Amino acid sequence: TTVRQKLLHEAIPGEPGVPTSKVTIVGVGQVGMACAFSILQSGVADDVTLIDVAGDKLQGEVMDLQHGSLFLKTPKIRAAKDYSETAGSKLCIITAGVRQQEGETRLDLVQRNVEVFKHIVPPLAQYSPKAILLVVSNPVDILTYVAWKLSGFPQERVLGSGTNLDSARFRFLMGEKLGIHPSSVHGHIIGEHGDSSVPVWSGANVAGVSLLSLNPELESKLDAEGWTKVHQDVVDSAYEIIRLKGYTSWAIGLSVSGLTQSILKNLRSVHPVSTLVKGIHGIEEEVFLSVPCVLGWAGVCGLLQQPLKEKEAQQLVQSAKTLWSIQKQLAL
Ligand code: 6V0
Repeated sequence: TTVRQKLLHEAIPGEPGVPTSKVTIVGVGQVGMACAFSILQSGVADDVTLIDVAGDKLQGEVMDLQHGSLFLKTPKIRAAKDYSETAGSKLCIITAGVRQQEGETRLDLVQRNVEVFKHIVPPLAQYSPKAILLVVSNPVDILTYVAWKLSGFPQERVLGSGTNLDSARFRFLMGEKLGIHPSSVHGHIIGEHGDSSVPVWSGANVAGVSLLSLNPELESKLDAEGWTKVHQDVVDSAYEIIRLKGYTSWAIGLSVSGLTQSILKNLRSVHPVSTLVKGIHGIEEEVFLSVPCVLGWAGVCGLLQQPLKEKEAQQLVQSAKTLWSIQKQLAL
């Protein structure tokens, strides 16, 4: 008899059951690890499984996280050697792929990351056919479309982190200007993650007080307070952080953890995430762009009917055309 047997009379010998809130994260680079760490800290998952083609890095990262188990509430943290070990995931988060180099746009990455996705999405879908796929790799809107096509999943179960991060940056920067915590400063950036994102100034408010009603020039270049620069700073921020530290990680990790909590706990909270927008705001193409969505167990449970100005809707239509011109050339 072992010490365990002497110590413990096991009521149900063997495996302690099947996980109910399993999260798989593909890619243990800077972004994948920031996501893993934030999700572990939130305690929302009962199993966090990581997978990557870089075997030593994967083992090292998982061992390091496991050694923090004393301080966490996730009983299973593991490295998957192959995709069969990702089976039964409720949520699969894809962060794998090449990242932007200094000066490179997100769209430049597309073909290289499509090839990576061909190795990742079909086995994820095979082993977790009921999972929700959350794409983080860039260019996120196009790769969410790619994941949707490669998985064969219904549209509500494939989403991209989209402008959730852009909106968090937006709320932080507005909050800095106002001296108010970002959780109390509301506002959405929608559309394409990154360079052509659209700030919906008409919705920016604190406690329901519209900022635009206080300063009608907020969204124009004439504004002396520099509010339009807030959006420009959001657009520039990834490039600036990459210039300074080589990659972005913490904020995307925290924002993905927020999405994970909304999905696994069926919170039905609203996040701007990348979803299939054909037929909305005059968009005709089969593309994924961010609009405010209700997130829960089913994935994207609903899209908010957000009133947009004509100019804002036109920007979305233009982004959709740009994305489609790239998507139609992809060999999937
Ligand atoms: P990284 O640190 O280079 O990590 C990428 C990881 O992917 C590495 O560990 C690779 O080994 C792994 N990988 C590559 N191919 C495969 C494969 N076939 N299967 C499994 N794993 C693989 O990059 P980083 O983590 O910094 O960035 C990852 C992606 O996230 C990039 O595409 C970024 O552009 C993107 N980001 C997206 C953001 C968003 O808001 N959506 C924000 C930041 C970065």
